[in-house]
Amino acid sequence: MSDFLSKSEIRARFCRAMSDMYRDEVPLYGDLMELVRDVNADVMDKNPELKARLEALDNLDRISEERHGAIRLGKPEELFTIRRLFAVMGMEPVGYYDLSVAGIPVHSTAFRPTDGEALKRSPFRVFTSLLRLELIEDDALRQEAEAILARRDIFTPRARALIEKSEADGGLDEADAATFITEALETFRWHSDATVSEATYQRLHDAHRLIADVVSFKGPHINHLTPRTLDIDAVQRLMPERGITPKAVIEGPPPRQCPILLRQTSFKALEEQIAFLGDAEDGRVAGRHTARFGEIEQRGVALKPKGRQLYDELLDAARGLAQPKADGSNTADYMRALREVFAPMPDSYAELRAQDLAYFHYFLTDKGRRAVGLEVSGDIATLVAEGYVGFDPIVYEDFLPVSAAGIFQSNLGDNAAHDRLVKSNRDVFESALGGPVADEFAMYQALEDASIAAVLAELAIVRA
Ligand code: OOG
Ligand code: NI
Repeated sequence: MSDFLSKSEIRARFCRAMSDMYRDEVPLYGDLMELVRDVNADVMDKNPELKARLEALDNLDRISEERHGAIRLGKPEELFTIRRLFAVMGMEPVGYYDLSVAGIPVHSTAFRPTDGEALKRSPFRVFTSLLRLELIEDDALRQEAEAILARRDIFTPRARALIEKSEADGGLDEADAATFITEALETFRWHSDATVSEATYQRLHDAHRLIADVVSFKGPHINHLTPRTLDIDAVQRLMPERGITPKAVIEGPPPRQCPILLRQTSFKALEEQIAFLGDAEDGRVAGRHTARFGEIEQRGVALKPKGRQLYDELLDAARGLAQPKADGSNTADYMRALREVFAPMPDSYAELRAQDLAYFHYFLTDKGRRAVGLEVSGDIATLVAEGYVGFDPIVYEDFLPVSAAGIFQSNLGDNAAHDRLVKSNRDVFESALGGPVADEFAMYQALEDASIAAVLAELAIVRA
């Protein structure tokens, strides 16, 4: 007899509230959303078959809604509590991303809905990074950063209370959910007043721009939101026409007939007015900070470990031929290298499946359904070959560390390339989080296995 709002409904409403807030804060993001909507509409006009398929799988009204956002946290307790906050909305930590390889002093997870129904209702997820303060070499500066972070509480008292209530009762009713959304939103809001002086900001900034971004403010402002596009190459091409400056290259695999994993691009972070703490009481000193941007994504089939290994190898090889430069001067070379090097990755779902490179959802075909009472047997490969069973790609719902590093870097300034850092430590991350992150491969495998079991069970019933 609970009258709880579903966690997915809370997530959908929260995502909409966050989108409204962000468009208010960053009008250029609203322009990007408009471009994405136009391109998506155009793609569907030109491709009625795709439109029909999307209609069956997704809610077309929401096709251009945000798929993800990102925040950067400063201390372990923040990660612990954000996990509980996201759990109120049905978002669980999935995957561990070590960005140290790209010289970025964070490690990360993605909080996201995990089951198919929830993803369909609202796919919203948040790429969440924890700053690795131990990488600040200067002891005094590190201690100062820790002390600054120790003083802040990024959650409102009402948000904390409602997290506890949801945990105790198993959910929130309509009124509590509405309050929760308003209060939770405060954590993600932009504050143009820095909590530090200009001198401190500068020292943090010199250690790493990201450290200044995390430590100098009252909270972990949402730093971008990301709608889904049906044609990322078109949006990348059209951004300048709308006065939006895109990053130099689209991250991820090259354009393909059968999209795999995830392709992403963003516009460069904006320079914004902020105010530092001044010497005089209440005194403020004008300054500037770049942090916030907009991103778009296009997703394809999730790859199995074998396919992912091939992807990682090919990407490495392409980047060995042409390391994309932030100023865009070798974009054409990089895209050519990417296209050529990726030739060994099969570009049909049938071949990806035959080589066991990707995850698929299996279903009975019309022929399979008509097999009532017939002796139909064999493993799933045979049933597919004989036309009893069909398959659809399982969409990749996670992130890619090299791509994420590219998104970070393009928004930390064009000269932000750093050497690789001391490897991060998953145990440290999970102990701050208060539990393990889910293994994305195991999750996709479970989805595939469940669909195979369902197909075999259906056939068994047919046979019985
Ligand atoms: C996160 C960058 C990574 C993505 O989509 O891969 C990311 C950040 O800049 O905080 O959002
Ligand atoms: Ni992103």
